[in-house]
Amino acid sequence: MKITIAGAGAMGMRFGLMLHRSGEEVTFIDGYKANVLALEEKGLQANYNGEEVIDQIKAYDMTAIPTDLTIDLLILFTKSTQLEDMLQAVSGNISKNTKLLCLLNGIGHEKVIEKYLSLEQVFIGTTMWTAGMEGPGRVKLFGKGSVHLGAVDKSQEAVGKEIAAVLTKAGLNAHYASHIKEMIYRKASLNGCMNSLCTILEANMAEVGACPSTENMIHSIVDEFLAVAAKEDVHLEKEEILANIHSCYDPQTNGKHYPSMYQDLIKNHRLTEIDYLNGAISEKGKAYGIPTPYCDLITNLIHAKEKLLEAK
Ligand code: NAD
Ligand code: AOT
Repeated sequence: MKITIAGAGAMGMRFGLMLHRSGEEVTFIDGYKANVLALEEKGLQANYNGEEVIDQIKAYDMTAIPTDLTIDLLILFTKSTQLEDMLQAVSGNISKNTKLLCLLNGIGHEKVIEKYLSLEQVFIGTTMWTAGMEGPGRVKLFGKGSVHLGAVDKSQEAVGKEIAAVLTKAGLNAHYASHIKEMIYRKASLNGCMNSLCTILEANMAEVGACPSTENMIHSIVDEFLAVAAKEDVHLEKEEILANIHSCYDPQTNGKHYPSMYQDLIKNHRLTEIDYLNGAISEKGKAYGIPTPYCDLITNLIHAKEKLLEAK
């Protein structure tokens, strides 16, 4: 299958490496010039579960995509803030046969995607895999994960299951999920707690979990996510959401992971995805008349930290 990964950062490189190793034809498209250059010149360098590996995978700058690049499956792994520019860049290579898979964290990406292709072609979901970019063309991969994806148009379930099978063959442990809105809110509430608290506290997930005073904040943040979700007829069990969050604390699995928001702001002084996580809940809360004081405060704190660190 001709798979293009749009956004060759931490997660794009994880999925690209694993799919390439399972025999798929993988191409990267990226907007970070030094990254494209490193991928071209040195290959994709990874510390992959403790082993140093290098794979040669074709990479193009998003301003120089060959017009004849055929895309069977387009996997999006930009940051939420970069999604629209990437879709615009790749739109000339999207045909009626292209399927698109969006696994970005955050809420509301389908509203951007539907401007570029028919929703029959769109599959959306979440992933519990993690990754850390260590520099251009270089990524650190450890831990285990999964993918849950579903068809936006329910008539496309069989195609969605085929995509899940391709990912599973690559070891990505993918499952077809019919309730994708539930999956998206479930993951967003995890990120709304872990990404923002790890960034504010400058700690990894295990360290945040080890602070007893974070527990009541996590309860309150989850309450706000679930109240907003319920207004959209998405009903989630608080205990299950909390158990999913608590499962992140284990240092033997993903506990030592610094969430992508930490990697953006603290490590690299880049702007964050806060407006697609806690910020989205604040905005929806205002529209629905639901108070969201924790998400409001967290969003303001992250924006203040972006300003102080001169994030770009
Ligand atoms: P990333 O920041 O590593 O990469 C996204 C894009 O930013 C890529 O195009 C990359 O080349 C570019 N980029 C990275 N560093 C840059 C720099 N210093 N200057 C300029 N451009 C740079 O993003 P990611 O962590 O792979 O996340 C992609 C999506 O997946 C996000 O929605 C994220 O929330 C989600 N996600 C991430 C993880 C994770 O563990 N990293 C896990 C699950 C979901
Ligand atoms: C994560 N991390 O989603 C993944 O870094 O943005 C991120 C992210 C799976 C489980 C816990 C955290």
